[in-house]
Amino acid sequence: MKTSLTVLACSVLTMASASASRLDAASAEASTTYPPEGNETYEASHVMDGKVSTSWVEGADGSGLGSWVRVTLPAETSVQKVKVWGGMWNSHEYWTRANRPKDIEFRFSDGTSQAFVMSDEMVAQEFALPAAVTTTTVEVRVKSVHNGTTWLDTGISEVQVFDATAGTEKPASAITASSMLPADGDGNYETANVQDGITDTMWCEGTDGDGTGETLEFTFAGNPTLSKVHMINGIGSSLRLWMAANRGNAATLTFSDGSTETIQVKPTIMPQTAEFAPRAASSVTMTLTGVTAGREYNDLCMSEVRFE
Ligand SMILES: [Ca+2]
Ligand SMILES: [Ca+2]
Repeated sequence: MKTSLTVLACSVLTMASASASRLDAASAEASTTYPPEGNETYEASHVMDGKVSTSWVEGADGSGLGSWVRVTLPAETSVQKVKVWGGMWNSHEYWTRANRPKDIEFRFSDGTSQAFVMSDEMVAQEFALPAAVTTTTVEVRVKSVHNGTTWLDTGISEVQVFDATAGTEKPASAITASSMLPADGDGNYETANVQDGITDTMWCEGTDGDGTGETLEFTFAGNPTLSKVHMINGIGSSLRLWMAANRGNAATLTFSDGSTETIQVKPTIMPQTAEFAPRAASSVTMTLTGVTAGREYNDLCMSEVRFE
């Protein structure tokens, strides 16, 4: 993260409006796994740990064509969409140096499979299945790769599986921010990062100040009833980075009907939930009214903000 800041007027990201709920995987396994190096490990469970900075890497000869990683769901489910973070997302440098999957195949427990192509970009890629598949497992098989500059090994950092139900959480159709830190070698700080279910991606404000008074505005399709906000305060990547950047310690929620709620934002890296009196709203603006200074970066970040 750079400390030189450019203020952007606002950032807008419109997300898919089709209802879909993210499913938590129960377990993961892989055809092969690259052996540990020092403290770094590359096991299959890294595709379901909610962090892009950890990855599964195959341990087969060459580029590992035919290698696979498979997540098992808690129960048989009608799967509608799969989201894949291809390559090693530890940093942009690592992502460039290791292979990224290109042609992939999803295989399901009912014996069917579907082929997709991943573009060679360091972005999470969503693959909507033409028809939902009832399955207990989703396997991602690597059929070809985008070559890394240094390593022949192929990695996948995260796999998310979605069914077609609305779920209890109410994803925003758009999220705008009063300011945003520009992308750098560590990644981007866009508003979509607060609703991706990933602990170590975050929105960071881009003002010269400490972020007090900065806002995130969530717009919803329809007028859902909201009663909770699930948050990961600050940079959720690691305790070291959490301590390094600014965190929130209080916030005001302003709803589309003009009502407001003051919520506590706890000083923890762990997921937290604030509850408020239920109300229907087409939008909510979160204003960070209190900020705790980080040791290194004068940027306020939030890793997750999801309404229910
Ligand atoms: Ca991961
Ligand atoms: Ca995130």
